[in-house]
Amino acid sequence: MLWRCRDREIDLSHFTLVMGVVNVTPDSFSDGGRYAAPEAALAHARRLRAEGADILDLGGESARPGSQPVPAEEQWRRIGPVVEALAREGEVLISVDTSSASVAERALSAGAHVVNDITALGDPAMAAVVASAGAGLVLMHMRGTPADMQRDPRYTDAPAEVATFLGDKLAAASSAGIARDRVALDPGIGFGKTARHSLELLARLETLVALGRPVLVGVSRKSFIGQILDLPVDQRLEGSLAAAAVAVFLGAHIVRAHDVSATVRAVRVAEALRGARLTTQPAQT
Ligand code: HH2
Repeated sequence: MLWRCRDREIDLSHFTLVMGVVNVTPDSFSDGGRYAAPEAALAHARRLRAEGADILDLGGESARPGSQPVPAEEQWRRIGPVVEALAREGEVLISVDTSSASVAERALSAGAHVVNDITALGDPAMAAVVASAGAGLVLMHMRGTPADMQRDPRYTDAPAEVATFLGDKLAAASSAGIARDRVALDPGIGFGKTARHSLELLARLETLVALGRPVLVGVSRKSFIGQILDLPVDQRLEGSLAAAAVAVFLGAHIVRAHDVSATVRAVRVAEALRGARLTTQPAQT
């Protein structure tokens, strides 16, 4: 399974990428305000890179339930200096967490490799920007917008409906000139989903893996973990690691996480177990 992001070709057949989260925002759900200043964000990004992040996801807009859009200029003011500095330093893959085509375009000109679009090409100008740069693209499922997505979300069969949505978006991206091998797919854990829906999506991840593209999951510190354990956002590390490990065992290729060093360790073990399951033959009787 190859994922092509600009000039990089990443083989995800046996290796899982850990995507470190860098929120250059005053209001993100778990770390809002901690890395809002560019210097703090850059120091955090470097720390996550040293902890083993393969890709850093830089965002200037929170998508927590109830949040409102942040204008493109302001998003770029927040993340621009960080993207530029990291691109100069090289090596690590840079992803930009935005649904704005103009922010994506500026980030790609500055050297970013991936556009992480939680609206799955909601901005009509996005596909052309991604296609002409040959960027990697994450298409995520969301029901509604961050402002209204948690108002009574309903599905008859969440994994099947999310897979249909992502399959359609993959086809739309491909018609707009984005090669399939540049696209990764994400069920959008917690985006227009109850805790039960998020659990169903993770437990039946094979429904998305069957679409034949890398699957990204973002479970880190999310509210379904808080609901299971009855714990606040700063005490969800172990739950996040458990969910990430199971997702990798079930076929996830990219894990988006705030706590990178712990996630890398959990992911390496889950990946080894997945490999052992695929290569172990049942004993002859
Ligand atoms: N989750 C968040 C943001 N972006 N992108 C993808 N592809 N998948 C996710 O699950 C995902 C995402 C929410 O986490 P965070 O960035 O920490 O919070 P906030 O949106 O409040 O900044």
